[in-house]
Amino acid sequence: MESYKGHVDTDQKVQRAAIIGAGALGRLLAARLQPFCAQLLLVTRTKEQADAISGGGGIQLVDGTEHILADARTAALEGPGEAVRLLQEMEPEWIVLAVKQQHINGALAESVQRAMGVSTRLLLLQNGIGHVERLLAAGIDPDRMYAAVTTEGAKAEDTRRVIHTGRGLTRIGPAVSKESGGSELHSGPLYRETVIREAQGLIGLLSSAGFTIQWTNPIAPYVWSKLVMNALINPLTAILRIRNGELLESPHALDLMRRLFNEALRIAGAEGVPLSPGLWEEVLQVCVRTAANSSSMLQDVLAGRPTELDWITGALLRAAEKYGMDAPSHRAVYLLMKAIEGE
Ligand code: KPL
Repeated sequence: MESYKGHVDTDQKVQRAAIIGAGALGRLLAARLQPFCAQLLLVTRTKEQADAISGGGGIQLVDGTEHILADARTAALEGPGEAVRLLQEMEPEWIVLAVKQQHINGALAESVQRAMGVSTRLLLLQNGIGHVERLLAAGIDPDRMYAAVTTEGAKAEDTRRVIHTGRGLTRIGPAVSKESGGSELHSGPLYRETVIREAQGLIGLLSSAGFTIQWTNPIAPYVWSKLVMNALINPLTAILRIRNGELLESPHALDLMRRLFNEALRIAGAEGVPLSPGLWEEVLQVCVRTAANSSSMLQDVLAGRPTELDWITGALLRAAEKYGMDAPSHRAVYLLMKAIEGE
């Protein structure tokens, strides 16, 4: 595992960055990065939110005892292609894609592809798996995509306000790892040095803005660990309508979580991503640490929004199918969630 924790040459910081997605994480990043970039564009889904932020006095960030009001230049994805045009003019060095998985449809992937200049790179902040394939299908160069797995906590309140609920660690690495099966060109030291050098400007920017970044290559074990955590906690809390900590109070819920865990471990193994059995303890720790929180999936269900189910449980089931494996507990959870979403 490669690690990279700092001593970044500050001259190498990214100057032009764009963030697509103005949910909790997108707003947190925009408010924190804005003072360190010559140009920053925050792309929202709706024109209403773009106007609320740029016309209404900026992003309100509550971070511990700090209350920050950050101006942000905005553009909306809805409407006649204004956001893509602005991005094309700006030629950002980095675009951070901070929308939820379920919003990465063909149209969005194509807009991102058109918005990328010759040297633009893309950082993907999504949970789950499957979005990289969508972006590849839109013609985005795999070598220009980087994935992040973050434990930063943020909570959105109305269209402008965001609370930084917990500091965490953000791991960044190539989204499409060439470590296995690639040619020497794509797996040797020269390749590794190139990808780190290309990401250094972004790591410099995020570090200056106060985030803890760790270069991680390959990143797949972390993407899969997060996927497994989400596949154990999120649908069960959404089906049972309970907070994360309450999962630990029911031996029956714990029994089902353990079955989901064992199935997920076998699927990850078949995919060539061996996960540590110690991950079970980590999942329980996350339930303890976030005991009072409602999972993102429970929040989506309660608000009547589409959930990330198809990118979490659905993605595991698709992987299982690829290897002719059965995952009966995940299938049952999937069907129950679909029945709830269809309500
Ligand atoms: O990531 C989560 C989520 O809610 O999406 C955890 C912390 C795993 C569960 O709350």
